[in-house]
Amino acid sequence: MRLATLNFPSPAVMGVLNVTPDSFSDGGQFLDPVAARRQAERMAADGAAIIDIGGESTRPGADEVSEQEELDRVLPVIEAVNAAVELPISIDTSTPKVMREAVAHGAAIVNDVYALQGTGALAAVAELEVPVCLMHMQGLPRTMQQDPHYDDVATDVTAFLAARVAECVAAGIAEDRIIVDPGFGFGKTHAHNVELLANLRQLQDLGKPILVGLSRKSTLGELTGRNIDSRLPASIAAAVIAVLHGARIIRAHEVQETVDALKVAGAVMDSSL
Ligand code: 9MG
Repeated sequence: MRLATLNFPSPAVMGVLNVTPDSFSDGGQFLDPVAARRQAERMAADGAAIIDIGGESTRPGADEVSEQEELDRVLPVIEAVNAAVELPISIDTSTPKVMREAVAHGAAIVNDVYALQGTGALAAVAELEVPVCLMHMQGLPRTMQQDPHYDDVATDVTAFLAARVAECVAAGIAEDRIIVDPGFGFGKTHAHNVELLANLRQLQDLGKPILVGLSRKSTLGELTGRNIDSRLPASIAAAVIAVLHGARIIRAHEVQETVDALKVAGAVMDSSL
């Protein structure tokens, strides 16, 4: 299903569906298209607005996968999910061939943690005419957590995203198809992540919908002392803070709980306008 508009009337949840054996929290669970389809149906029933499907783990230190392996993982799942749920699917990839094939098989959005910096990625999205999420990352997944540095994290991330938006527009991607994402956990210390969340509003200067992914991330483990399976309350708190600080889309593993929390946050925001 295509995404009609990026102007979500209330904060939206993007449900995470990793089709990988090694993702940091749900690795291996949804490699089978039937299991993936069931999970997508659950997320749709729970109120997700988008389903994000990815075939390559981007956790720190993750191994790269070949283009063919990525295609073999995601295409059957995109087809199965697209046939089963009436929701736009985003494809979490940085590879132009995967972007093209995913869209041909039913994906409606590109979610690129490299913000279309890879060879041919800008041209692929311009040609596909689909919305794109540009995420900030300092370094590369294998080494990004080795001593990341910023002068001012929110200002530096905003400047990076402004430059990527300008590159996208110059390449022919429509302004109203661009989402921006500060990339929590991608080349950032825990202190950077907290400071970035506190100053998220700065990203509103870009005039684009802001997507935030903090669900289950290690900063929440650091703050709470909880392991990955016990970070739901912290993930919800982070999601609500992000929305109150300007995020419109929250990427989350636990959809139902996040949707409920954002209903409360959204109602409070609407009544304070
Ligand atoms: C794929 N992926 C993992 N974490 C993410 C995040 O925070 N944002 C986006 N857009 N994608 C992510």
